[in-house]
Amino acid sequence: MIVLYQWEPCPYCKMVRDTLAELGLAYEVVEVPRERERREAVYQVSRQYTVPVLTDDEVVIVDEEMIIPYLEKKYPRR
Ligand SMILES: N[C@@H](CCC(=O)N[C@@H](CS)C(=O)NCC(=O)O)C(=O)O
Repeated sequence: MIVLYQWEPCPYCKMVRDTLAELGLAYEVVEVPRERERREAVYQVSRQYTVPVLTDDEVVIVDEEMIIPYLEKKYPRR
């Protein structure tokens, strides 16, 4: 299962959402607060506070520059 930890206004999060849509992937969203110190859910999975963070089962990826290439490689367009 793919889970995206994100904050809706974050442009980097939108880049990941757009990639997930292009690839036709189903995913769940965990919406996080704007304030970094209130993002306990993000810290629990990634030991840091920035978004986007994406989990794919046991794989945890931080930063859209890592997430987008990961998705394109693992789930190529058919
Ligand atoms: N590409 C960077 C950018 C992420 C980023 O700056 N995200 C912003 C939201 S758009 C954020 O979480 N800021 C919280 C903070 O730095 O306190 C990364 O993923 O590490």
